[in-house]
Amino acid sequence: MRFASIAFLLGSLSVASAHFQLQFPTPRGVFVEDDEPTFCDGYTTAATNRTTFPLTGGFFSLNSEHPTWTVGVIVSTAQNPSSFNNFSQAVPFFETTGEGVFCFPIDLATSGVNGIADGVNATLQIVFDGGDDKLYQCADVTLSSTATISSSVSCTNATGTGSSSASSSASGTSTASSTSVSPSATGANNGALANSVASGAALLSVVAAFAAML
Ligand SMILES: [Cu+2]
Repeated sequence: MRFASIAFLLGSLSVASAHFQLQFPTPRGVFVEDDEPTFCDGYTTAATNRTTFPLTGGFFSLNSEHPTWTVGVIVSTAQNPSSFNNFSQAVPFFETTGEGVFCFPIDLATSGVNGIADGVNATLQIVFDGGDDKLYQCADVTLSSTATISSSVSCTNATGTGSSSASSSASGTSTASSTSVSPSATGANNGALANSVASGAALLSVVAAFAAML
């Protein structure tokens, strides 16, 4: 039993820093990491508070925690789609690279998906593959021919050159910088140990330092 729980913890840790989170349109429910490999991130019922989404000139944005990934969007106009059979491809899969927040255009009016029209309820399902599994998140929307996306919703790319993209991708870059701290800290420890050994007089303290590390 103890082994099983340790294995479970290790499994959780290995995927903790890898997956994606839909930013816009608002996902069906809060991101559930362990359910993301399943239909709609485990949320099988359409949300009641739908996002008004433009028929033309829309976009979706996500935070990627994988360096290389493919992404596409499938769409359903069923009231409460419950299986992948209810969905049709709206944005073909494409590959891109980079971690952080990314934004892509989606023009539903020209997607060719049946039933797309002004006032229709639809569900967008983002399909993402960063190499560990196919991952899914859904957003329930009401399509509008007159609506535009509020300017308060950011559409930036983490690998873009604009300064605005750097600030909006803060969550992605802070994760990257915090992980880069540990290697340098380890290097500093190694340097301290090397100095102690060179002095020759502090062998016991080196042994104690190793014991502390273990
Ligand atoms: Cu992942």
